[in-house]
Amino acid sequence: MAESVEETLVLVKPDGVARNLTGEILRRIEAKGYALTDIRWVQASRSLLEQHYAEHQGKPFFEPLVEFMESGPIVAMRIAGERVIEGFRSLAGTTDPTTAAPGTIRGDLGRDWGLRVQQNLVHGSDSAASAERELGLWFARR
Ligand code: IDP
Ligand code: MG
Repeated sequence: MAESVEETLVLVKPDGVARNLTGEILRRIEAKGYALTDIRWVQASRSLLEQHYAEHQGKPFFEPLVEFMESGPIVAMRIAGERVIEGFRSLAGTTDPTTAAPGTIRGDLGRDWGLRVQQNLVHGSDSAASAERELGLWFARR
């Protein structure tokens, strides 16, 4: 891979899988020009989720977040491309789906459901260090 090509972790969260939006989300990633380099269907363990979201331990939405992420299958994807970490965060839109910009995954496909945690369809790594750490968790050699 060229030196400038990055990889990021994208998760289609349980709400996205349950609503049959996995294909639509991958379609947007591929239409943008990024490449799918690995994919995995996962029923995540609490241990994996606690490691994945370690930065949020102690926040009021942490427990609802882990319970939500445990509530059904997740589709984990390894996505490659120049500046893909930043680019996928832009495609995803901001955290709150009510105000995420139209045109983004969260803005077009998500909404508030009145729950303690925002169900916002996707996760994307937020930095090169996060991407490396998270890809190691979700695509560990098995
Ligand atoms: P991100 O997914 O946009 O990077 P983070 O701040 O890393 O957002 O939060 C992780 C996840 O926790 C969010 O995607 C969302 O599902 C949930 N979350 C974050 N902040 C809140 C909040 O203030 N209320 C409810 N849920 C939240
Ligand atoms: Mg985050």
